[in-house]
Amino acid sequence: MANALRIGILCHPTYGGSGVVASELALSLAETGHEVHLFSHEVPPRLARSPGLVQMHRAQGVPYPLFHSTPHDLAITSAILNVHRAGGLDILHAHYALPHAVSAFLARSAAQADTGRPAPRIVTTLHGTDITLIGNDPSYAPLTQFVISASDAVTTVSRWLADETRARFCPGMGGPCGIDVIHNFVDTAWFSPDAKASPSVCRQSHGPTAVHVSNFRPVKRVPWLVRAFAKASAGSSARLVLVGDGPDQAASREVAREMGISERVLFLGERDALPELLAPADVFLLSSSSESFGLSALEAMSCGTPVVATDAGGVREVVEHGVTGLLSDIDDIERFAEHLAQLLHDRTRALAMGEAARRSAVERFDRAKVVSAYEALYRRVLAAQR
Ligand code: GMT
Repeated sequence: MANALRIGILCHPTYGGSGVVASELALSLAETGHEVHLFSHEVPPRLARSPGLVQMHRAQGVPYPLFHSTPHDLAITSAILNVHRAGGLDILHAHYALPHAVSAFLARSAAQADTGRPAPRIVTTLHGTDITLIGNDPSYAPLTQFVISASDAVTTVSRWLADETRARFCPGMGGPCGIDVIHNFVDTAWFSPDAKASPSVCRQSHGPTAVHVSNFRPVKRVPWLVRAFAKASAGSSARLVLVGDGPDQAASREVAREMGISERVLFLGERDALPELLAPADVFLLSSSSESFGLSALEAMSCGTPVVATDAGGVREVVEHGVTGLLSDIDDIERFAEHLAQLLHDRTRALAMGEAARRSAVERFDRAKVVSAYEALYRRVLAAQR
């Protein structure tokens, strides 16, 4: 490929969220012909399906008695410098501000001190809690603000997150605070309604099935979701399939027991959000108190599954109320349950919304279009004067 770039991508190796976006982007850029290196402390699950196009650098660092914990972010910086010194890197694309934009900044500073090669430029993509929760905590906020200002370009995954970033971090920055909004994307060929035909636990149901995928962190409010499901499905044989694991799993099981619906709630544990689980479901559920985008909802939509969600943050940029799903106020559990009951029991409406959801995923969030936007951003940053 003429003008191929050498791109380093830094990410958390998560089953969902930023780890998925970074891995899918790395795979797509490599398929286009760019040289792509991915840096993380573990292999992200989505990269596992790569036929080797992306060069993986697993950097964990060495434990040492003096360290309270092993600083894998420093090991990532060293791994980047090794690759840069060997063949050069044009772009470092940090996903999630902390610690990756910091590792990228250190690597760029060290590369500037080296002679012989131009230092890579830094693109930082903000995903959500790196701005709204952890990155905004007083113990990290000054550093989050610094890496935003020190990046050559900053992107957010929704307009809502761009506004939050401007409000929280741009005042007092003492310089420009340019942010490009590049929405997340989905591989619509893989996340397809065709997956309905594959064997799956969501197909073996005698009643309608609702599915939820998350890391069970408090912000996802899975116990609240189980309570809403109990209200919506009282007296029916509907099932709730919960995919993922995290701090609130035990509390969610407890609510299911308390509400007397344990036999209709299935905890599948941690795994990739497979189209085989999303496509046969009647409805996808998202009950977060804050959500910058809601990638798992988009993956469900691409499979032709409508979404019932709380109207949190950037979710409305993904799910159109009354067309591709139903949204309710964050604390309105009655309304959420009502929406869920409507889609669980009105098959015709759920199917029509599922078809609209699929169309929206294909038209608005197609992989090729979004990957080109990132590519154009890299070239813009490289063309700009330092
Ligand atoms: O914070 C999380 O729950 C995980 C986080 C991540 O970065 O791994 O997810 C965020 O990024 C996703 C991908 O861009 C978005 O789809 C999620 O909405 C966002 N999560 C939150 O804002 C809570």
